[in-house]
Amino acid sequence: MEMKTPGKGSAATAAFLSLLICLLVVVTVYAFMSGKYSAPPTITRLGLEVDHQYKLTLIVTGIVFVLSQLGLAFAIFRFRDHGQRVHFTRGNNTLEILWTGATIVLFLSLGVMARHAWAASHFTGASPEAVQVEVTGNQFVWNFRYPGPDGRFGRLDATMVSASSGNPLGLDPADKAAKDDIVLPTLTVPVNHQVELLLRAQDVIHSFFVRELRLKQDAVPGMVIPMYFTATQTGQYEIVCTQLCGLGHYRMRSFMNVVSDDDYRKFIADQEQQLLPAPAPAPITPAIGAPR
Ligand SMILES: [Cu+2]
Repeated sequence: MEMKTPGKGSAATAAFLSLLICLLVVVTVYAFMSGKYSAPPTITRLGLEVDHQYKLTLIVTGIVFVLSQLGLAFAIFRFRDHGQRVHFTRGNNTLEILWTGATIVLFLSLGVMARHAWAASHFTGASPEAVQVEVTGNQFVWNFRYPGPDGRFGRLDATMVSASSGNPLGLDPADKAAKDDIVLPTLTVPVNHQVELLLRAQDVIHSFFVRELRLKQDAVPGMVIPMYFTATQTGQYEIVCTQLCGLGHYRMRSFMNVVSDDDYRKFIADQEQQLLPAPAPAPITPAIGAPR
């Protein structure tokens, strides 16, 4: 006759663990369903597509999550140790193939469905009429450069980079195209007009992210990475760096102002006005003690 080991098989521990798992499931589902922690509404058409895809993925993975966690809670309670003989199993190949196959099909389908949203922003270039702004990240600020009245970005020279003397990007004063470039700490773009950002980094990898655009792109030293969008709503939106880029990473933020066409023209005109007359090159002050 099979002997039961006395003292084993208290249902309390298993019941407690099962309940804890059920509670975690409820809290997680509530956190997602309540919408309390979701991103603010998007301001691009592509953003709507991204949101749709995100929601779909969340529902599919959510159902799998709830079922698997409830299954786990059930198994913990149902198959708890109460002194019975253990039963050896080599697993079930049919089941293994079935759920691995189902997972592959599920994730491939989600990937194929998301293809359009991804391709729309990555496989085609920006329109030639897009407003171009160069974005440069460095520890721990963003700088935005507009090409100025000539429509051309001037030459940059890394040896001339000097934030303290007002040349954070290292604009080369010898280049005519650089003289009218406008460098600002915030980004201003026109509404309903395609904007192409050219991302650069001066020191380490940074990442440009605006939640409302649903776009995130790394800025990598030595590369110019383009990304584009069309904002459909005016307002001010936060730009953050989403790449842990150093000790001051948390304060690497700026703002994007989306303004009407008129306001944009005025903004550019104001900036160009400030460029005139062309600022004289800063005199070089000899260091103290240096021979004159
Ligand atoms: Cu950064």
